[in-house]
Amino acid sequence: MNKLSNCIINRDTSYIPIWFMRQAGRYLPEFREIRKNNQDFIKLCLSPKLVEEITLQPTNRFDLDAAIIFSDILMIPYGLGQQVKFEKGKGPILGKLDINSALNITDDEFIKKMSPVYESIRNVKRKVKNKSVIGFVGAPWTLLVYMLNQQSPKRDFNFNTVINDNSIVIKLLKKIEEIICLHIDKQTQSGADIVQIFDSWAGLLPKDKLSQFCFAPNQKIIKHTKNKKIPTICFPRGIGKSYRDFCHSVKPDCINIDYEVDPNWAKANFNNTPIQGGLDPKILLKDNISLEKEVQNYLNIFKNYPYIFNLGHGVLPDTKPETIDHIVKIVRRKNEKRSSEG
Ligand code: 1CP
Repeated sequence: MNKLSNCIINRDTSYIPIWFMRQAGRYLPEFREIRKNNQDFIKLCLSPKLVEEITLQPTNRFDLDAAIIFSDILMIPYGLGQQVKFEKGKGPILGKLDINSALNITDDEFIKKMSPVYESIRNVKRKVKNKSVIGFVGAPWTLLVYMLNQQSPKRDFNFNTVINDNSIVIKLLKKIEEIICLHIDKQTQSGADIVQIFDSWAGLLPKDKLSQFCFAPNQKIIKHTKNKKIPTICFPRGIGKSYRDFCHSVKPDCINIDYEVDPNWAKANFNNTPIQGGLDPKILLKDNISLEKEVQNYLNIFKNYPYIFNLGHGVLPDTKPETIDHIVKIVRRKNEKRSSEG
């Protein structure tokens, strides 16, 4: 069994696996080189040879325990027929959503459009030995936000203007949930060992809407993955103290904490749910002494707890690749020290 699955399924605490969200991305010069010659981001995500190459860039450089497939959560809106473009400096821009045609997309149509993604996973799986292959999806709420808001909600987002017609929203959410389960199944059938669900914009929800739009949809997906015995990591970013209720009601196999969550509080309140992540990606831009102190802090807190080392959000583009290497070595050294102590 791979190291991540052993930590998640068996709650093993003898070894801390490590990988990074956005481990493939703009902080790597070899990624920027490919990106320079491939301006169309969706097309890039649908090119099996390039996806394989980009996915393996970080695992070739660093001693990581997992390869996360290079793709994007917005492949689902694309697969449902919405136009998706990525503009420099602006992030994703989506076309107007044709709700009826999205609701009528069949499973076969979706699978056909996504087949290069599944082909990439099969290729990556053949190449990585002794590492987990991680597939992923956006959570229903986060995908709904992009599909209706048509751009990143980072600048301005108003719940009531975006979510105004309840009957449509409910139908659309149901369709998104079904397609997410399908996309998870196809990724795992192609070789993904573990799945992560990114609810990146859960923190935008008013507290009284969390249960309907974040907990319930994540719970449906977790029920599905539990049935199929697919180890699944949830990441409801930005929900603060509601992380505790999330763990108790959704019961994910593993939970990724963001950097606003106090790791000691998490350890004491999540019912022994395996925890991943937490370290603020901005710490990676600081001097080595501060960095080492913060990394050790997470390692000490989670000493006897099932923990996967990762960040509280993705690697920032200004991060030096050597910093990733440095962190991997600190975590590896800790693991070696522990095994020699028995
Ligand atoms: O060159 C570039 O500008 C591309 C930047 C980039 C990259 C490297 C985007 C555009 N997507 C990706 C890959 C990606 N996206 C991965 C690859 C695997 C890895 O981690 O190495 C993953 C897991 C994602 C997931 C993703 N896409 C999320 C969830 C995680 C998060 O960041 O919260 C989200 C919200 C997206 C949407 C998206 N795609 C790209 C950007 C810049 C964004 C965020 C835009 C925004 O702020 O709204």
